[in-house]
Amino acid sequence: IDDVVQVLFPSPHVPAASALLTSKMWPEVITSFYGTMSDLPKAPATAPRGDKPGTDFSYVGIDAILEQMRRKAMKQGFEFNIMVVGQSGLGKSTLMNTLFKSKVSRRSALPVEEDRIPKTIEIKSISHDIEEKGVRMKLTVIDTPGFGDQINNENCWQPIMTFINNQYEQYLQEELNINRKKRIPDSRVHCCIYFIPPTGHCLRPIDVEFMRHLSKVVNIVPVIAKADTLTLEERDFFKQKIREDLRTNGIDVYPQKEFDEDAEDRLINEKIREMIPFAVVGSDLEYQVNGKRLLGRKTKWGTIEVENTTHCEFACLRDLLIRTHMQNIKDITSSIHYEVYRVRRLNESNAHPNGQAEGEQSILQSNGVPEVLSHEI
Ligand SMILES: Nc1nc2c(ncn2[C@@H]2O[C@H](COP(=O)(O)OP(=O)(O)OP(=O)(O)O)[C@@H](O)[C@H]2O)c(=O)[nH]1
Ligand SMILES: [Mg+2]
Repeated sequence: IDDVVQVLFPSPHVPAASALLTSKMWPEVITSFYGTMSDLPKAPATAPRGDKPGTDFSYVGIDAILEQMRRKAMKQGFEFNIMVVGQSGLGKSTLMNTLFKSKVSRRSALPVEEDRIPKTIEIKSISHDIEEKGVRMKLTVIDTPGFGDQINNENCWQPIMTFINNQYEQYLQEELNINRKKRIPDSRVHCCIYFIPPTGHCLRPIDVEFMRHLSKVVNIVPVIAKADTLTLEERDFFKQKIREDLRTNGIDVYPQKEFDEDAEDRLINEKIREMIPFAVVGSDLEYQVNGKRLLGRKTKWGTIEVENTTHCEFACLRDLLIRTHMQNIKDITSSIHYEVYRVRRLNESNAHPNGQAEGEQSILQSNGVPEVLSHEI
């Protein structure tokens, strides 16, 4: 590292420049430096503000790392996994089709013949490769069957929790593998959209139960389903009531206050927190409105335009997920939710180093990597 410091930051700038780098940044800087040396923009031959040309070393080119990161990200592409959960018939499958058919991906919309969405009967993932301005993204939607339809709905959140934990487990196993893949496929659920029925009253015990348990393992974004069935006053009242219910039940939905990074972040997220839950309307059918073809729901009294923010908040939800907060949602998944899972699993394995553990623990032991586990902790 010392050698690299000397190359990157010729004296006398070494202390100042290296002080800027946290230990977290080192691998990034070093690999980028060696990996793309020929791509680096050359330091100006004449010093930008220097007095003697050729002798001013004040430009080290740190800003070029942004370009290197951009190029790397463009090559790798992005993965984003969204899950939808809620009672049967609330429009989960429809909303996901809306997302794919909306501006996110007009080109890769589902085939037209699939016009009637059947009842979902099993957890199913659908992936779409989307490309915009050279940036590739694999958007995966995990559709789940309506839940809470039984007479006894106790622990009905459990299969969803198991699915989410299974994805963490897969990722953990890949990380622990001796021959690790260069890039681990990420099937972790980055965000779970929870559909609240448009009752106009308050959260039901089953909603509270689900979100209370699941908000500890995944980013939850609650939405009011089929918001076209509520009047504007009902919608405002219901939204306020839900926020109150979430507060009194200690449910922390996305964006969680405690993970705001700075004052600017807090300001932006505070606005979102005031809007939550988004009142959404879904549709995968297009209609002619004022000469334009728009996704909407046609009724006797007019057409609800799904992507029009004066009609509903679908576009706000889409922008939050895709345009403004995708990276943050992924970061929280990886550094908070997955981390909690990882630490718990590794502690469990350490508590049973001789493989006495049953069930889940034995998976780790059967991988034959107990040394790695104890080393990690
Ligand atoms: N009024 C209204 N109806 C909707 C909306 N979204 C979907 N629907 C209708 O509600 C019905 C059920 O929609 P689905 O998308 O199949 O519901 P789901 O939540 O996936 O249902 P399961 O798969 O059984 O869990 C369909 O007839 C949709 O056309 C909406 O925003 N407003
Ligand atoms: Mg469905």
